[in-house]
Amino acid sequence: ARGDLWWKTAVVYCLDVETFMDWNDDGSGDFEGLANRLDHLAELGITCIWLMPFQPSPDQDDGYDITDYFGVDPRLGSLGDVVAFVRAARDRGIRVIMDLVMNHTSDRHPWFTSAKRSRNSPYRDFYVWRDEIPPNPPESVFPGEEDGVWEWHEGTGQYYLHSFYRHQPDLNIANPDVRDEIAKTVGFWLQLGISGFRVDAVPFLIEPPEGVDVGDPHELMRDLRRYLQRRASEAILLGEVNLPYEQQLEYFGAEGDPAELTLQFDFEAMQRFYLALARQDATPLRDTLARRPQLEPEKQWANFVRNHDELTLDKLSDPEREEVFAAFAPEEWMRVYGRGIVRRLPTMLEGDPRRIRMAYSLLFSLPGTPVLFYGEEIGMGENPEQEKRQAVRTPMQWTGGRNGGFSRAAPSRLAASPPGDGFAPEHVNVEAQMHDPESLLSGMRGLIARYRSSPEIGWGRFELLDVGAPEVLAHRITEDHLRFVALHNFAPRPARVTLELGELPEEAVLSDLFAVDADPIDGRGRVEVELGAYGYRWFR
Ligand code: ISL
Repeated sequence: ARGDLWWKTAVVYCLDVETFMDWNDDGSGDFEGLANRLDHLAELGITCIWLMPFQPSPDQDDGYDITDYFGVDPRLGSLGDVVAFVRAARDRGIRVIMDLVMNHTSDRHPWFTSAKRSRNSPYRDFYVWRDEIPPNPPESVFPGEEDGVWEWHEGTGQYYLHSFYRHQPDLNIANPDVRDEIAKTVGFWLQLGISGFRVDAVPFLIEPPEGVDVGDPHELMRDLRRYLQRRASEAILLGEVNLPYEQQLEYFGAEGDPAELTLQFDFEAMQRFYLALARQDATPLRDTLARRPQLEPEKQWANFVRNHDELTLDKLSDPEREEVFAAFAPEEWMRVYGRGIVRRLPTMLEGDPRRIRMAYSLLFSLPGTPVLFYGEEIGMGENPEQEKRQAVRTPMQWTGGRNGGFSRAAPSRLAASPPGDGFAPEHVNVEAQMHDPESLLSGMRGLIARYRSSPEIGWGRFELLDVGAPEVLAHRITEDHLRFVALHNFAPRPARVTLELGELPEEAVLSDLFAVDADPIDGRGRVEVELGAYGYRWFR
């Protein structure tokens, strides 16, 4: 039934409890604070919250280094607070999903502490140990790990695998005991009302480097999905699979068999979208969408323009990446080890405020499920004084007051953009935008409301239209008798295009979903449309 596939038309909102709202004034956000800000999220119109890791953690990778899969970081609250929050969210029609970080644990997890003690530890095989570094070792994902992904452990005289930081040892998923722990973790949180998981670092999880054999790696994903289907058929697996489309398809499972991930982020379209913006030409994105695999109804792409990580431009060629850098990361601090950028929205806003509206209009009109990162709804910036990876993870800016209304105490770890920065709380905050009909927040609410009343965007069949202007992306989504058409102008100058809608029933009308007026279409289904600079239009 369609109702079970709630995620086909969802609006997902990612946040970190630690940086969202501090209720007990200890400088760290908490579940109580979050629960007290649910009205903001309900008014914005989101339907699903994705919680970044909130379990106990030494926080050496912002919680993506867990020491107890069944616990809650005491600074953020208790298990009781989590359950109360999940229920409060449900009362407002909002589901909650959470990060599932199973590629690795923290090196302070009791399993690893035990595994390190001796080769005979019952937890030794929870991790991946080798006497010698296997051939062709990959590079570590993170900087400062120039020694690669194999770390020598003096005490027991073997190397262990860490795809990320050395304090994040990879779990050995070939070990049935590890798989049991993953199933237990998933079962535990489902029981507490969680509606699914954002599966972290999937390719690392199931495609280990040369010399590490895990049998049929996709079996893990299939087991996980089967387990989910038995216990909570509506629950989802939203995978972080940063690979080319052809390889991503494997992670959805075989055709006709929705056996692995439910949704996957579309990294490819996201990167090409920035290139298109940089070029003021929709072609790079249009070409990508033309080859993006169309999925069966039980599967879905998740679209985004920003997330909690720096924007990695690994799908672009070197010169293409330079074009994006020039447009969105003009200063050195905005660039991350030559591969990506930390600054996105601010440069989008600074460039031309109309451009960002167009970007979000596109996000909500593309087939797939839109995913927002907290703060996007107000155009929050980044803190150039933070370490790069942290720059985008600053506290939510609720008011123009001290600490942006996030806490009455000084934020414990991450501070907002400093005063004087154009994106500091005094300039960019929820309170100021809430009642301003011209604000980004109001615009975002309007977009989300229109998206939510157009379920065909999530369900329909996607086609690109040729309107003869390379700077304009035109697409159509068809479901039964309904046609949804959207136009987006990637250039800072007006564009006049002709839409050829083909033969339509006599009583057909064309509704502009923004101007909310409707015109009869001429007999041949032709419509002339005048788009402003970075203009956009949704028709139905
Ligand atoms: O952001 C990246 C590089 O700059 C990505 O390559 C990212 O590290 C990779 O996609 C995996 O990311 C995920 O797992 C990491 C965590 O730090 C990231 O925040 C998370 O998104 C390790 O758990």
